[in-house]
Amino acid sequence: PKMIYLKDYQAPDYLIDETHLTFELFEDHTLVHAQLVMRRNPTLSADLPPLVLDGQQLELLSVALDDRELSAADYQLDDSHLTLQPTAASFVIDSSVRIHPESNTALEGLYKSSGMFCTQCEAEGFRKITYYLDRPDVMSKFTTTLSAEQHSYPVLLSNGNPIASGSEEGGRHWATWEDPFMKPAYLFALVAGDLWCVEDQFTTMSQRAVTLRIYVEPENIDKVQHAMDSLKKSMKWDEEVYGREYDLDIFMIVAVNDFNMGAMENKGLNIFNSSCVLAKAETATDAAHQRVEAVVAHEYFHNWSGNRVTCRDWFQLSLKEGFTVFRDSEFSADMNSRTVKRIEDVAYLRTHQFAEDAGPMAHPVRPDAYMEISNFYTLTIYEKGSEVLRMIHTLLGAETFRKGSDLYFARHDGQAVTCDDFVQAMEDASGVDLTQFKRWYTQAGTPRLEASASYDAAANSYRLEFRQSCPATPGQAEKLPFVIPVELALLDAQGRELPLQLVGEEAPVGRSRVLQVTQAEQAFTFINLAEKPLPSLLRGFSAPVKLSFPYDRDQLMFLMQHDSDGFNRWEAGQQLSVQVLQELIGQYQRGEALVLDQRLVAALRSVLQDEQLDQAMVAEMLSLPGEAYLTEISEVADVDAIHAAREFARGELATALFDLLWQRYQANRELSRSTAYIAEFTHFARRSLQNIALSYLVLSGRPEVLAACLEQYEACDNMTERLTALAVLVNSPFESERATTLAAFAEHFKDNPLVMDQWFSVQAGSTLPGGLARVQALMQHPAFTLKNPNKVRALIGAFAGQNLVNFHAADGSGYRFLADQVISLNASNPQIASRQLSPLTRWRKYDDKRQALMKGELERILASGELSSDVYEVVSKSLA
Ligand code: B3K
Ligand code: ZN
Repeated sequence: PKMIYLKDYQAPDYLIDETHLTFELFEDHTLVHAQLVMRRNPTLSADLPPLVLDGQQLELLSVALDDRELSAADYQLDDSHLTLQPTAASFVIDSSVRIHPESNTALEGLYKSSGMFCTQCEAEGFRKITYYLDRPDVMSKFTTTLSAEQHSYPVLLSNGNPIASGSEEGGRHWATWEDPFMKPAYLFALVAGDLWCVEDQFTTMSQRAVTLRIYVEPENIDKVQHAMDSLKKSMKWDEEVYGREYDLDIFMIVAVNDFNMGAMENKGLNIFNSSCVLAKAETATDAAHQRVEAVVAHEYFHNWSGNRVTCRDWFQLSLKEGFTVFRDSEFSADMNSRTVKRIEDVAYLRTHQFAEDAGPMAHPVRPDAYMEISNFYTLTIYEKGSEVLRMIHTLLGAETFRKGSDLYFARHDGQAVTCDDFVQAMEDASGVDLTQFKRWYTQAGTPRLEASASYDAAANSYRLEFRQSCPATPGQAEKLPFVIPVELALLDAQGRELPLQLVGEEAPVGRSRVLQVTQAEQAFTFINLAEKPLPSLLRGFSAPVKLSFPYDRDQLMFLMQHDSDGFNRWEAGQQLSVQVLQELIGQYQRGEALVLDQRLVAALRSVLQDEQLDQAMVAEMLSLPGEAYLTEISEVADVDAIHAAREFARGELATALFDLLWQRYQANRELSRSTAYIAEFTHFARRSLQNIALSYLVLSGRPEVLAACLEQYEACDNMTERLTALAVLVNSPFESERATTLAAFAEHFKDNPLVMDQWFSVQAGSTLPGGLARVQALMQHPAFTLKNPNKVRALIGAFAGQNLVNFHAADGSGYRFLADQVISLNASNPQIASRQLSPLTRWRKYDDKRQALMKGELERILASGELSSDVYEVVSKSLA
């Protein structure tokens, strides 16, 4: 496979004004006929270069140019292109191909999942359906007719509006759909299956009625209400916050069981992983309910940020993904607790995106080269891309940002554009020059921001100094300074925010404000401060950087209690925990007895005693930084020391805080017993505290906790409590209860694949010794299959990504296991294979012995035979 570069971008030679597709779906093959109404791109010269259509794994049956059947001498065919010579500036191509969705295990293009036909075309799946100009800057008006056997496939769907349907002889039927909006091929979709739907209606801001339908397999019809509610909330929110109205008469979501990622925003016909649609109390956790809400919103928001305005080329992917993640995270913040949502997002970003940015696959938000575009649906494109948008939002303010987004949508509606076009609209609407800011799009790596301060008592002034730098990343040795928005406040001894007046300012400008650090070294001096303040820096995580400030532990405890920025209260607790855990890690490595700094106990005690504090915040503050995060911030990660230190701290906290934890557990469990399940954030909040309390309490090994755990498991009415009770038991010393409960759970839920995924995950994550053997045994379980991506993620992904002590076993057995799975997945599903690889790409983080073992497995994969471009790119870059 070869590298593709942004600098080589060229506008398409030809355009496709109309695309008329006909699908004849059969059990052992599918026939696709495509009629393409084409013309020479009028912005280019008048000559007629060869027409090069993309196509892979297609059996060409016939091709005609303007009704003239072509013979093999008239075109060239290789394994990825069909090339022919147009003779006029406007022409029509008719082609027929045979494809095999029934044996498509890569789940890209047209494939079958649980007996239904469905598609996944982004990024380059359409070329596995028909010969086409499969690139996002070729936009076309699509008409689609599909026919299938009526009994097995009563529902026939495609993009746009249904315009005709009918029956054929032989028990077959057909339907025609027309999409009035121009779209690139990656937004094409079709579905044929035996599906039921829940229907609802939404009236848009201009009073148009839109029909909403969510299609699922019949047995899941009782699990779609939450997704439907989420959809209506999303439609309303996008009207209110962005002024965006839905544009077709019908909006459909279809749930499928085998799907490579979360969901896909095909125009008017979103196709979802069933894990991101189905949710009801008995079978889905609170987290799953929140994920459904977020993904439904995300895909819906793409209708504008992605579909109406799309990407010129795949280097611009973050144009739609970063923006849409930013939109969905703000939506979730508005629907739930803003602070808690921010904490979750930041914890995720710092653990996973920062690790990516520090590894061999590091790339800018707008990459400039790739081998396989599927490998670039990354945390950097999505999550860091969203942070970049958030910074623009912070710098411009909500109102000006809205003017910018209005301008962007108005200016580029119906176009395929670039990240530069987006930033240009923001600049034009605001008058702000974002030239330097755009380095966030082009430079990879996580900037470090070191801050220090000095107080001048004689002058009543306080000087804050910042120093920024950014580590080298592949292909980028040197970095230029970023524009880093630092929101901050200065607190007095009571924790009150002080007026902020910089030297040279006439008067204070607020008590919490955004400074812009734009130079490698930069200082800000605040005046009129009668006492030495304590800074609250980078409030709300106003930039995706690694900030350091020399707080001592007492100051962090003070911020935990007094900072008026909720995010920074949590952040102070995290920093305190990190300091304490790193001390324990050192003790463990030196072979000393572990001694926990009692200040952490005291700090968490006052959090638990604070009845005013949002219970979700209490739960977040009780959550110690995860092992993966502790790994990310280590120079060389000592997995065993990290695990031992963290478990020791948890045990000590459980003992010291037992009574308070027990009290809060009981109070919340009592509420759970007396109220029916509600999927609403105040209830998410109290259950999250109840559940984290239980996970601490069980460490005591006390019989009353075991009894409580079993009571919760048996008597609850929802999956959140049930699964937590199970997970707590699985990680507990109560061996026989663990086994019986696991067996009972599997027996009860054996027919629900999404619940079984949870069952696999809980066991894959158990850090008790013998993890690999348990995972290997589970791979033989009848409910497990490597063909289903959710199963792969639930078992193999959870083991390698979350069970760090077992995965990193010193003998290399975890690495060997993962490499074996990647090798077998490489043949069946390259995208999933490549994703599962990522733990091995982080080999530079570990000690020499583990490094050698991990590299050895990467080399073994490389030598294992024919590799997909997906796997080849990740392995070769990791070894480079
Ligand atoms: N746009 C899709 C992702 C497609 C991934 C292709 N490998 C889902 C989303 O981000 O909304
Ligand atoms: Zn998206």
